[in-house]
Amino acid sequence: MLKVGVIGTGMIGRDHIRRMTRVLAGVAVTAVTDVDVEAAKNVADRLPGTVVHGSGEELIADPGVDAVAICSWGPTHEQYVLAAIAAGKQVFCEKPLATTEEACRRIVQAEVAHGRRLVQVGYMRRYDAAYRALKAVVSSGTIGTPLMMHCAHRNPSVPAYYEKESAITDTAVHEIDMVRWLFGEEVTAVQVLVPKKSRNGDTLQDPLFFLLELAGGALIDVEISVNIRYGYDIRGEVIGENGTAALGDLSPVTVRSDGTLAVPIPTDWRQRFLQAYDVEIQEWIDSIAAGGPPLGPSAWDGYAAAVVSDAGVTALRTGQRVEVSLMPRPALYEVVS
Ligand code: NAD
Ligand code: ISE
Repeated sequence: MLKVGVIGTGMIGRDHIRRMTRVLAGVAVTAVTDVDVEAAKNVADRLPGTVVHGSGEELIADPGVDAVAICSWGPTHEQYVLAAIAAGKQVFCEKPLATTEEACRRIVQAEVAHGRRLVQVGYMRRYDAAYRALKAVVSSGTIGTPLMMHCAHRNPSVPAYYEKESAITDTAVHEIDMVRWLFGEEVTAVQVLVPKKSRNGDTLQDPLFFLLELAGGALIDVEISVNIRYGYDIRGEVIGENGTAALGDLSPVTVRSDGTLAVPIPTDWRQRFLQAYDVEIQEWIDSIAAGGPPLGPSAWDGYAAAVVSDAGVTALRTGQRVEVSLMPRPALYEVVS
């Protein structure tokens, strides 16, 4: 039984604790912590035997914790990932790995110095059945060489910690990771186009068009809308030389009634990616039980996404096209995940 300690008992922390305690196999949540002590206590009260720690560092040092899940806000990830690496413990870090290129580079360097892969990053779209089916079609050659992809990333609303640049660093970072994985190529340049502002967006610049250029010449456009009210809607369509392939409509039910054809739309990411998170965390648990390394998105993938995300932030601030360049990939990450 893998004993996991969870740092951050907010929305996704509680959701991962629910799946680790009620859905998945081979795992127990033995410790939790949160800067909001009451939030951590509320969670632990419903989990007999689970310890509440006063800090993430204390939780990581706990001998009753074999592996760590970091579910706190992005800017806090680096300190905990580095502490887990220093303790030699496997660590699942929710996306983003860290919010800047420099922070991710320090994590990569620490893991390389440790000499063994310990870090997995929570880019769960790689585990989603629809994205996996889309990748299989593209890889099969059925639509010919992929030339473009249209994406939409729509949230009905976003949390209080969300800032103007979070549209790139917290939201579009999923598309950054997804296209690297789906096309098997790095992003070489980005641009951000700013359309008329939504009145739902408050202080945010919402929506945005994010454009990514890939090493092989394909172009990706991502519409980012984070206050669109009607639902959580994730779309993607790859345009090939001879055809197209798109994510399907994911609702298991279609209702015909009263002269209307209706398909329910998820209300948030927990619904839309429910199974993907289950598969992601179960595979992480199983890889650790098998002696590691973790097989999912690595610290290198987290670093690469952060470099592109930093470029996106610069593009948003300046209105310019910004080129992306990665440091040489260390040998530890040569097996592409
Ligand atoms: P949230 O605000 O609901 O929860 C974050 C929790 O972390 C809060 O309870 C907060 O008190 C706690 N926290 C903040 N700083 C801390 C610190 N230094 N130490 C310990 N606890 C701390 O936010 P959320 O929506 O759960 O997001 C958390 C992380 O998960 C973010 O990095 C976010 O990008 C990521 N996330 C990923 C997905 C996904 O689809 N993979 C979905 C949602 C959130
Ligand atoms: C959130 O942190 C997530 O990761 C969700 O998957 C994403 O859709 C949302 O925009 C982010 O804020």
